[in-house]
Amino acid sequence: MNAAMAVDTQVVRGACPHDCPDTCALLTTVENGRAIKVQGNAAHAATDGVLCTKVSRYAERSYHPERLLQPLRRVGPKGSGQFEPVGWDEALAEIATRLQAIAARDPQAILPYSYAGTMGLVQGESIAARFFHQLGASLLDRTICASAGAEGLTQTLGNKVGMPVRMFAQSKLIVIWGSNSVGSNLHFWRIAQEAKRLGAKLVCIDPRKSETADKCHEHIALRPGTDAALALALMHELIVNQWLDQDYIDRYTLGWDGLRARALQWPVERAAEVCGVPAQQIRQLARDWGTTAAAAIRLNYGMQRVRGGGNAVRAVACLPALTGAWRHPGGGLLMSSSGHFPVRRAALQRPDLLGDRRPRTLNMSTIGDDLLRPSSPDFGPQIEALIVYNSNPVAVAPESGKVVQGFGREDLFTVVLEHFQTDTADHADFILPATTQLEHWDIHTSYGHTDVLLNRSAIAPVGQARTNTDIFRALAQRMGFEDPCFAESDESLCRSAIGDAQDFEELLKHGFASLPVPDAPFAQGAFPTPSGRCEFFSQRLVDQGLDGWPDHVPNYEQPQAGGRYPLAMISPPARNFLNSTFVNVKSLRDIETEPVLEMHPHDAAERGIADGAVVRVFNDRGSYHCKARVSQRARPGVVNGLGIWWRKLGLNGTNVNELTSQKLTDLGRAPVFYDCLVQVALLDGSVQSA
Ligand SMILES: Nc1nc2c(c(=O)[nH]1)N[C@H]1C(S)=C(S)[C@@H](COP(=O)(O)OP(=O)(O)OC[C@H]3O[C@@H](n4cnc5c(=O)[nH]c(N)nc54)[C@H](O)[C@@H]3O)O[C@H]1N2
Ligand SMILES: Nc1nc2c(c(=O)[nH]1)N[C@H]1C(S)=C(S)[C@@H](COP(=O)(O)OP(=O)(O)OC[C@H]3O[C@@H](n4cnc5c(=O)[nH]c(N)nc54)[C@H](O)[C@@H]3O)O[C@H]1N2
Ligand code: SF4
Ligand SMILES: [Mo]
Repeated sequence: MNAAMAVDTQVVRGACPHDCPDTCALLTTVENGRAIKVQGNAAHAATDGVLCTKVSRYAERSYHPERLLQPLRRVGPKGSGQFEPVGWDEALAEIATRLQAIAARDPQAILPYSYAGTMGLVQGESIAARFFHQLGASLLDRTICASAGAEGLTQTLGNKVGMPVRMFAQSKLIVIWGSNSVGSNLHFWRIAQEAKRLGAKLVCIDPRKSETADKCHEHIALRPGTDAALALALMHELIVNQWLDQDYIDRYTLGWDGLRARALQWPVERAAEVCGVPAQQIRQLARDWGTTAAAAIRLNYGMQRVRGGGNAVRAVACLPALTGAWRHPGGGLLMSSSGHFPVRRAALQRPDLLGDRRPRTLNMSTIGDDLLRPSSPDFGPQIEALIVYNSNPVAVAPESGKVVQGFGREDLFTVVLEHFQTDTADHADFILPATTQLEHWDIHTSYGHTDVLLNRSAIAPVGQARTNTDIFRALAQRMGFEDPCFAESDESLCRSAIGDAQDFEELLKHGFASLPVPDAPFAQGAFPTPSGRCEFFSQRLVDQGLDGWPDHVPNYEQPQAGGRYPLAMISPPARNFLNSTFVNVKSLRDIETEPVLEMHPHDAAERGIADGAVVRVFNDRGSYHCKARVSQRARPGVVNGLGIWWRKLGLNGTNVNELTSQKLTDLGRAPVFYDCLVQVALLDGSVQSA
């Protein structure tokens, strides 16, 4: 045999790094050191051998011709995207010098900015967190996605816990609430379809007639931000029709009298008016919920991106306890499973490195305003340096006009660790090339199932890319941080992140390990709340001066008769992108074609807008151009701006976040992306008044 001809083929077990509830197990085929194929691992039950279209293209993304392969230093004006190559040593030395000078005045003028570009515990917040703790930098409140819902769920159930996703296969009623599962939770959707084949009824609650709504038996197209009103009316019906499990309520819940009184204020007609749906639909759902034992809700984050998002999650999370659905296999609720995992966060992130220092905390969702704030006694020092990793804030943060202005400050020192020259990277002083999931080790929990996954590196780093951990190790060294924790290897971090050594051996062997979560974890109460009960009433919220019981909290921005901005806009994900990731992968962008705004035919006709016309979507915060898609997917009065496009790949160098506001939710300090009024007009046309 000719040795030179032999192909060295390996299959490497990994985990999908993306911010997606499914956390799939990957198998990467590597030939002669090059990844040629990324597939789903059939041995992992939750993955079942299937990946979404996006991650099937992961090799294409990793070897993308525009992948960042070496460090870059800015040469043009801020934000112009002009850079020159620079060596790693020079880049790191210059960054360390700049950060040291700022830290000598006040380290809180330095802010890390990161989110879930990778969900890995190691390439996320491990060495990076240690670095910023040692430095004494401002802390970042990571609220951009889920913190309203997480707070609502935690106040009610005690943690981010729920029924195991596998149990939906046994449900007889599945309510998919605020989620386009076909696009963003594919593996749950497969389970729901199995249940459907076995006779389950599927109901979708979503202002948009999504791809998921198409395939459910019933679609309740409520107005954005009215979910709590709907949930309270359902409770009203459960009460008046005596569809309650009083034994479950008495034993395992807290605060029933107060919740009952509140629900009685929400007759079906009142909710129908607020939600903009037929009363009969609410009655039918209440009947289904009240008379089906194995009734389950797949609640998801789409419904908590409005002012009342936290309260809405609280209200919905009460429903399974009222009918005792938790008792039954296939009954209950799942929003996030991440609270089931025993992650050793303190060991990974080492907040003890702060010592006695108590730096301020800045909210990532108001980065636009915060970058524009001068020093003041309230705010503290002006932000002088930003280190961005695993995030693309210029595209994803609300009110991007201000975000861009902030990132455009000539006096701001910005370092971006990235795979690609994103909108954010365009605004950097230094861009540092980071490895992808194929090139590093990591360990993953999930917010949609309860398995731990190990990701082994399949290929050597592409170009001069380095892991996030390695970049922060190198910076720590240059900053003179001597604590031995900065030398810890990625493999060691993986080992210490969760569980004991035994678990890790299993992970090394199989690539995944399941937590022992019972089929019906709350059949006998035992909620991880202080009272051990499902807390309809929360004393902790009262102690914060908030309402102890869930209520309907109306949107900040509600259409007024004769108002300038009569349309509510929501901006849920495009199916073939993952937030702003993959927008630059041409094969996926080709499927999405262009930035679009779905409009109901009546709303379009009123404005003389035909399908495919280029429109201007605007409000007082900004203006965004895209193509109108006239479609029944939009309900009257609500327009759907799909996907977070890269600004520079859009029609006028903006994206949908040009329009969203920096206001925050009732609980959890989260953004209100879907609580946003706009007007739409033909580009260059005038708005016809109705
Ligand atoms: N393909 C794809 N998958 C993704 C993502 C992606 O960008 N693309 N993003 C990932 C991330 S970061 C997250 S957080 C998850 C999100 O996952 P989910 O929380 O499941 O959210 P989406 O699938 O975005 O679905 C949100 C749905 O909520 C609807 N919605 C909007 N406003 C309201 C409302 O007020 N009430 C109700 N009931 N529904 C409302 C929208 O129309 C949309 O169909 O998905 C992850 N998966
Ligand atoms: N209008 C509107 N805005 C939204 C939303 C919405 O529905 N509507 N959704 C919001 C939600 S739910 C979320 S979660 C946020 C998401 O916001 P982000 O967390 O910023 O997510 P992405 O846009 O996917 O950007 C992640 C970036 O991390 C990079 N990355 C990935 N892996 C690594 C790595 O290992 N190292 C480094 N250095 N970089 C890496 C990717 O290349 C990518 O550019 O957006 C929010 N913004
Ligand atoms: S993005 Fe979600 S569905 Fe796609 S491979 Fe990753 S975990 Fe699986
Ligand atoms: Mo998210």
